[in-house]
Amino acid sequence: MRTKVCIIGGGPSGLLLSHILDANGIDNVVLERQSKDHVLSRIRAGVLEAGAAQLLRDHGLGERMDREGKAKDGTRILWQDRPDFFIDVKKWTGQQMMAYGQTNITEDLYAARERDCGAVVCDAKDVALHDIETDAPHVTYQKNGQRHRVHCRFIAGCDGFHGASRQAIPATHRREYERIYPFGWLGIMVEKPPLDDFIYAYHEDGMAMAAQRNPMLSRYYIQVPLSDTPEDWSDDRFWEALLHRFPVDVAKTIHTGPSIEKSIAPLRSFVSEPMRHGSLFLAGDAGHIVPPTGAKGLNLAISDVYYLQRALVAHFKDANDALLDDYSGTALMRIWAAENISWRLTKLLHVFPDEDPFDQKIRENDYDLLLTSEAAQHALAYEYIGLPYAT
Ligand code: FAS
Ligand code: PHB
Repeated sequence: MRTKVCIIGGGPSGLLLSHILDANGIDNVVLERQSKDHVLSRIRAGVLEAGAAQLLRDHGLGERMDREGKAKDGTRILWQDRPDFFIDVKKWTGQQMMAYGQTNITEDLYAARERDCGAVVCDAKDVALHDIETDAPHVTYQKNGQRHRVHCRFIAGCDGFHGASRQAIPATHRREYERIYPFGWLGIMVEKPPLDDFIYAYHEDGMAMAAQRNPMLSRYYIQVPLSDTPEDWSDDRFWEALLHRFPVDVAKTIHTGPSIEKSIAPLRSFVSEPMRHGSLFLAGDAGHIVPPTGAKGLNLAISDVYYLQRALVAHFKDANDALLDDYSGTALMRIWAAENISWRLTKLLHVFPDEDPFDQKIRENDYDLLLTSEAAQHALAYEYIGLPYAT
């Protein structure tokens, strides 16, 4: 097969890039390791930044989101024995977030690819990248016992943290930055009405979070030790821990019930620089990871795709490579801003096992500043809604 761009990974990054490139008449193929059903079975993000929601609308992908999603004015923070705080993005930025699950977005993307007869190859095994330092790279993969080869001009590595793309860049050409957190998020999905707000709750036993997917689907999380497994947490044990970490007046409004999904996500901050090596460009989790505390992971994947698609369109339509040459630097500016806010919110809202009393006093002072300073409230809202996309 010959194409212009070979996209590795059929998650949000890869599918969105494929959709936009096809809309611009740029041939591409997506190679996805798993089945479509497996990809759609993943439970992940739940909140879109205003910029990400608008980008989906701009590319004809916003109809179901605007019908089924819910615009939110901000996110609440509750704090054991302290007043509540509201990250009021509507007040300070004039924009709203969109509560719309990643699973829905991926469903919408697959539906659009199928409607438009996009080239998406699922169950593509043993994907390998070749000659990425030349202008004529190619990708090989196995499917149904046959070996396939895709000749292309560029490769987009959209294959997530555990993918093959980043590893194809020689270690001598990669700079990696990482923070691994000493806890995970145990998340459950329950078919009950959610709270109206997204809520992060700080408690001495560990952080808790209330989220939502639709009027009859709630998502909740609690901070757990890295050594725990979902099997350690019966539904009863989960609900007891979660309700204890919320103030009584909020806990009594939570609709508990049997979990239909239960999993533990490890928390990590990670960036691999640069996001380009020769004809290979990384986008999304392939290049970076943030802890879910700031709801930035999926949103960063979307902004990477925004920068990469405009660079590829400029190359193929205008023979202009300036945006391609700037892609890594431009994307990394927004990536590090998201890494920063995600790290700070993770430090603020979690109990870190080996901290000393000084750290806890700083944490409490950071929260008290949010309660008392409009400048601090404005700054947090500006970062939480997501920095504007670079022009
Ligand atoms: P993805 O990992 O979604 O997709 C990569 C795709 O590439 C996958 O389908 C994979 O099967 C495929 N692939 C991998 N290796 C391959 C290979 N060698 N060949 C071919 N295909 C290959 N973000 C938030 O904003 N909020 C959250 O609450 C949140 N919760 C999360 C919970 C978990 C458990 C995880 C893992 C992530 C969470 N995230 C969250 C972040 C998440 O939403 C990612 O940012 C988002 O999926 C990024 O999308 P992609 O870059 O497309 O990567
Ligand atoms: C979610 O909806 O699952 C969610 C929302 C915001 C976060 C993390 C997770 O920061």
